[in-house]
Amino acid sequence: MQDRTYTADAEPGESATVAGWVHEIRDLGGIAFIILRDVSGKIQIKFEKDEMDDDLVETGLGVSRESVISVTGDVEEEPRAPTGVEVTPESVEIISDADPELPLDPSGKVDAELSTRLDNRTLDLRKPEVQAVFTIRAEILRAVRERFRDLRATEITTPKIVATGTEGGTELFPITYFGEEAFMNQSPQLFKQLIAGSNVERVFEIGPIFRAEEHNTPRHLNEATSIDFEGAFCDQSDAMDVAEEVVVAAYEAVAENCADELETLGLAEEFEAPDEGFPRLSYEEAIERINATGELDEQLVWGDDLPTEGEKALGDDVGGHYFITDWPSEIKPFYIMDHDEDEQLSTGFDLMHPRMELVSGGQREHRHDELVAGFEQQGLDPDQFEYYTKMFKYGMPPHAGFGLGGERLIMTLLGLDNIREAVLFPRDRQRLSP
Ligand code: ATP
Ligand code: AMO
Repeated sequence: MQDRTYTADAEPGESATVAGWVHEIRDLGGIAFIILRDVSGKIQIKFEKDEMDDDLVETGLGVSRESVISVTGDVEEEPRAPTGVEVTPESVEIISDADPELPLDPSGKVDAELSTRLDNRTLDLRKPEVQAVFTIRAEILRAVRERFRDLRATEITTPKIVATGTEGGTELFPITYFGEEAFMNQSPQLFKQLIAGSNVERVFEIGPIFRAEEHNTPRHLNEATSIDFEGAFCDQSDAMDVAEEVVVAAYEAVAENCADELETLGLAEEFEAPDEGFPRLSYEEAIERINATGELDEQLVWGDDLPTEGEKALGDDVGGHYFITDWPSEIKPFYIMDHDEDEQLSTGFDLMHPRMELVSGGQREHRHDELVAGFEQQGLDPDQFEYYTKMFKYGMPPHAGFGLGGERLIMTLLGLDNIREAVLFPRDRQRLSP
């Protein structure tokens, strides 16, 4: 690693080498300044033209914005400098010259369209408010991992190239696997169940899921990060408890450890972790409440999936996170268990943020014969899933779990307008590179 001092650590009274990007050049005539930026902050470099070697002044001030330079010199206190310290250079090295024509302005003085930003992520990330989102994203994932560990869940990774889909046939990306048809995995669903059914019992995975979503919306990605949990000897209510704990843990960690980033994003005042004890409404209550808001042109009837406007109306009505439980079996996948007393009713649940769905989950069908019958009811060929169903013949405990959309969690937590802002290199219908 290059021997250098972070700008934030440069102590007055010492000589230091600082290195980073040229944030700003201010030439006032006899005196000129470079504001040098690195990951830790910024520092002023002072060029007093009459008192310094001409070559040094020429090299330093000839540089273009966003070039990478290294400066060695004495660090002094200077109240007029932005951070109260400045460096008087003895040497300046241009490490990497930047083309003066920048595709976007990292100082943020000129706004850029999201697509320009995404095409130039390296420059975009030089803006503190963009970097703050990804620092917070990392903190959320750290906190989620830690909470799962506290729950004695083991982190797993499962294949992303698979033979069968689980979440609906139209959303699969087909690929060719040595001449055979294969798919990009939509969810670690079946794998996490197979591992929960070994005596590992509790597992979690944070990994990519692939969905050939038809629509280009502000809350769908074609490659998203799913935060999955599966626990043996758990029912749907236990899985809801875990989902809630994980979401609250993410908020609490951000509140506790990301004060500077929240400040940068202008959220420091209003940011608050939600209280535990999210309300749990049954699907039936949910449609009644949506109908009562009068926001929909047509009344919902039992069996309908909830339209986006319905979710919004209910979100406004409830005003915070909430669960919708006991969905009609028909609109939940084959692996979700039905209630004993009523086969029309499933143990499936969703966790909602007022703006959108965050989580789906439920108790799983762990009885072999019922599971196989469920495939047939949903028009699926159980033979294709034999690798999965056969393990249900060798001692499969009751189990439950959920999938939490990582980017949706980040997006709702930070109030981002577009889910693409929560991913470094998003994949959508128009975007396959970078
Ligand atoms: P000129 O007269 O040609 O502008 P000069 O060398 O006389 O050059 P100064 O009058 O010392 O320059 O300063 C120019 C401007 O820069 C002033 O507004 C001053 O407040 C500001 N300035 C001077 N030194 C510093 C410093 N170390 N940090 C921040 N601002 C400074
Ligand atoms: P589901 O399909 O509801 O459930 O997905 C779980 C959660 O993942 C997020 N999500 C997405 N986020 C962004 N873009 C997408 N295209 C996208 N698709 C899904 C959502 C959603 O709530 N196997 C079940 C989970 C389970 O039962 O354990 C599943 O995949 O936040």
